[in-house]
Amino acid sequence: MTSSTTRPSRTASRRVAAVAAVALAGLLAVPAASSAAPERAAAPAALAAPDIPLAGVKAHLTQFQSIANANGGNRAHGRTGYRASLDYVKAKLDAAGYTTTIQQFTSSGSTGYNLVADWPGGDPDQVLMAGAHLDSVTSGAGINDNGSGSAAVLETALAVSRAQLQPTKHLRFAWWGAEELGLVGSKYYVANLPATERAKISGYINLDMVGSPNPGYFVYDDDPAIEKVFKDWYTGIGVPTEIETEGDGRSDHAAFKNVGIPVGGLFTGASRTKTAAQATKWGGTAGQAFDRCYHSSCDTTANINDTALDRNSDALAHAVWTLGTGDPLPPGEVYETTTDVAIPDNGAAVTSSLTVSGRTGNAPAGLRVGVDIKHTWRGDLVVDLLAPDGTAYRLKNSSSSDSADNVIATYTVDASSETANGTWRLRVQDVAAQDTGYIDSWKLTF
Ligand code: DTR
Ligand code: CA
Ligand code: ZN
Ligand code: ZN
Repeated sequence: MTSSTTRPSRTASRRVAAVAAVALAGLLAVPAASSAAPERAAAPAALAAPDIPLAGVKAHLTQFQSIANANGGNRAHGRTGYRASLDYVKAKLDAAGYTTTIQQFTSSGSTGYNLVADWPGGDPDQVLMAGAHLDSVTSGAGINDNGSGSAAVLETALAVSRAQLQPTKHLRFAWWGAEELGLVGSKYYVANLPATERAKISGYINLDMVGSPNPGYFVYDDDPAIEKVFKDWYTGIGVPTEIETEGDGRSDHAAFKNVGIPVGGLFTGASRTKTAAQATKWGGTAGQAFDRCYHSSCDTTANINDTALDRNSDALAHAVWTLGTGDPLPPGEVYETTTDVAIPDNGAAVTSSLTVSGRTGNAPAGLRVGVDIKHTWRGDLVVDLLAPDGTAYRLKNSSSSDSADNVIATYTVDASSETANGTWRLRVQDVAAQDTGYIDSWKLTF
């Protein structure tokens, strides 16, 4: 195995180190005494992820299409289009301060390449990985399969750099070669990882086909913690998910799973047909494949559903921030109200108030908002958090397809620009006729 590594400039490292020092000081600060009597936060709470710009993700797809057009129409293993794709991704990551490594291997008589990018910092003994295969089949550009996953992982990695994120875990991103020949690149990576290094990987998240034109929303049913992060996120935006049942062994998470590393991932479907029930749930066309251009020459930039690509990119960022920046939901200082507030059917918004006092400074970047709203057809509901100064933070959008009952969820909001003390409000509006309900309780955890 040969590999070459590019390290960030010293400036980037110093900047990362400086931000790390500030972040550590912030974590060591002890919250002021408060009238509430709960425990202190025992570990850094997970931070809220930024929105991943769809335009950024699609710009990478445009590049992958151009590369295929200029290299015989594909980005397949052993062809010039694959290495050109890898060089494009690597250049973006090097410029963003990543330490990149190209890992070379041979498959079917041709040289293959994996690209691994490490974000400097974080606990080297707790490595959170996210990856996607970068190769296409020989018959086409492979924009959904798997330019979509590659672009979503790349834009998430660039968002980490834009945020100068200082996660508690060490973040590592990977783009695999020769997946279409049998998961060759990812198998090679895991097989050549010393057991001591494998043991440090706390989880691997895989994205393979996440922008299918007739999309479903499938979550891998592997590691429960990773699966929950994704399912909670989708619940928060009112989109139902199904567990991915055809995925075992079908993509690059398999090599990690086979050595006992927790895995998870997202998938919008390939050649299987969307059922009528799924079309009712997700929209799109029943009786048609999730991706009619699977492994075909028509898998171009026209073969992408933007909403699915955007949602899965944002879901990945949420998972990286949640799993990478703190232990799940440590205890904090809780303020709660259990006063019921009726929600008028298809009517005006109502609010429920919570007074926070005795705190100093601003609310945290990881302010947790726990809501319990009893309401049939929860897709009718729009839910916002209103800060003491009236600033609104959208927690949940309405959805014409989410027919499930009740909104019982915890949302994380970056409220670091808001003063902690004051009257916070939960605002709920029922925006569709029929179905009624009420705010049962809600709470803020600082
Ligand atoms: N093997 C993938 C496509 C694929 C088919 N089923 C699943 C399930 C989960 C992830 C990916 C897939 C490919 O052709 O690249
Ligand atoms: Ca987005
Ligand atoms: Zn494929
Ligand atoms: Zn694929």
